[in-house]
Amino acid sequence: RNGGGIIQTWLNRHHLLYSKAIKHPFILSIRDGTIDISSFKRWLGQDYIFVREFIPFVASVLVKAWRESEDGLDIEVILGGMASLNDEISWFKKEGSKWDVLLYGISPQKANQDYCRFLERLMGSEVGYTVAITAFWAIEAVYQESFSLCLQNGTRTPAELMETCQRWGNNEFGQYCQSLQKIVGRRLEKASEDILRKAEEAFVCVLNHEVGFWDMSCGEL
Ligand code: HMH
Repeated sequence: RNGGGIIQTWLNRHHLLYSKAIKHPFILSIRDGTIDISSFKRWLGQDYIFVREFIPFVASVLVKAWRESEDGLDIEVILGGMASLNDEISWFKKEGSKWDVLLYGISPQKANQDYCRFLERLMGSEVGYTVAITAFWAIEAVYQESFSLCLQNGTRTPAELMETCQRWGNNEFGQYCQSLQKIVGRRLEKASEDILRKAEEAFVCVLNHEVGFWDMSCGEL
């Protein structure tokens, strides 16, 4: 069985939902410069809360890799992800003060809460490494693909939002997502039908949560 082929099958099968997550009106409005800054600020504050929750999730994936993977390189890729999250937290604080967004007083909105609850379920020890790393890859890949759209030639991304788009849209982050995708492909090659089904389900859940998160950022509760 070919793991990369399975991912391609998923991408084809869920193409519409995938496009909705990648080319959401929120991203398209950054790309064409029509973004409402209050939406951007809402996104910034909510994403900070999300990333705080994402850290223990990534740590749980690391522990699963250590338990279940024979490949030591997996650990290094995930550790690289944790290192960039460390950087990300500092960036959010800096960006928060730049936009006058108080990162401490805010509470998570419904879509964010739902997404964080999904992450918490994935942290459980009954969820195996293959399913967890699949979700992890999908979460990173959606941001990478979305924000890289805003960096293409001919787009009108506002200068003051370039740093945000660079953060997730840059090539290095793209390489890291490719490394995650390779790990997922290798795991899927060896997975049982049951695990394959659960991994695909996790992939679809991530896409739905990402769409919900963008909707929330646009102000559609
Ligand atoms: C909602 N999805 C969301 N926030 C993020 N920061 C990422 C993905 C990527 O890390």
